[in-house]
Amino acid sequence: MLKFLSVGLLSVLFSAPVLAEELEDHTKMLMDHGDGHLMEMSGGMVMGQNTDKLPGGCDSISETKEVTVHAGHKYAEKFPGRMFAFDTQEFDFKPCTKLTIHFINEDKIRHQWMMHGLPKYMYPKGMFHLEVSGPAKISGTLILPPGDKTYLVHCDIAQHMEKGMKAQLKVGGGDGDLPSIPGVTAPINQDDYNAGLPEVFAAAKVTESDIEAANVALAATEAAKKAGKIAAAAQTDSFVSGTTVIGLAIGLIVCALMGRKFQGKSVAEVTTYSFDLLRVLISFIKGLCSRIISLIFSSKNKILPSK
Ligand SMILES: [Cu+2]
Repeated sequence: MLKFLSVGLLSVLFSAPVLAEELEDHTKMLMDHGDGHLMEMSGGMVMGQNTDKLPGGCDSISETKEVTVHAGHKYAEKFPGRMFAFDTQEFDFKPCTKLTIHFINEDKIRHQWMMHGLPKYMYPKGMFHLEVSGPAKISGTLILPPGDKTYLVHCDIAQHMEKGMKAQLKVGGGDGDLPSIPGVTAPINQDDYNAGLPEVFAAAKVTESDIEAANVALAATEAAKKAGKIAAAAQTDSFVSGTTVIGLAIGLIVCALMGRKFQGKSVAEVTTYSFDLLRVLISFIKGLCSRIISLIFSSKNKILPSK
């Protein structure tokens, strides 16, 4: 019963921060460092922000568009073998569109919306880039160049693109497709998820008798483990456990000491003394508990001085 109570208490304590969590918009915290580079203290950033400069060949802004892109592990679930993905893999906009992207990172790690191949005279390194550690939101704006072209969009955190966080953004219908866009184009190196076990075993030269022998060995190991567990359980359930022995030893020592102390005293005196001792012990445990509790919570809610 005590076990269940403590497990319950612990789960309530640990679930509180999870319940309190909500999506934070980091766009409001950004500081403008010039040249379209904006950053905030927790590491959210926008690079290549351009809200007003027309790229060469654009007479005016053709359209103003806003898209929300979600990024996270859960969007990769429908793509076999992938771990991360955007919720949309393909975009198409008119040339000279003023585009605002609201990037929502739903994972508890860092993700990026990084676009390549833009004109370098306007966009440093030809990039427009949003980045934030999630779960969080960050927004940025750029003006797309003229001309029909397909741009690569990806997350550049190591292995995130290879694991599926890759998309293509077409301007004016684009100039072709990029490879390995999940659900859109075929990967360069196709993994085979169709082969059944017989084919896999045949390739690895595993025979039926090998499998049978492995199964027998596995069953024997499991049985041995189970027997070991039962023996261990029987040991802890026995009347004289290790804890009992230690308890008895402490009890004997305390009795010997107390016996000397209580020599020649009345029953009432002994009772009073025992209750006093118990009260001191309880107040000590109470103090210890409140210290532990304040230690757990003090790191979270630090109250800053008013000035
Ligand atoms: Cu990523």
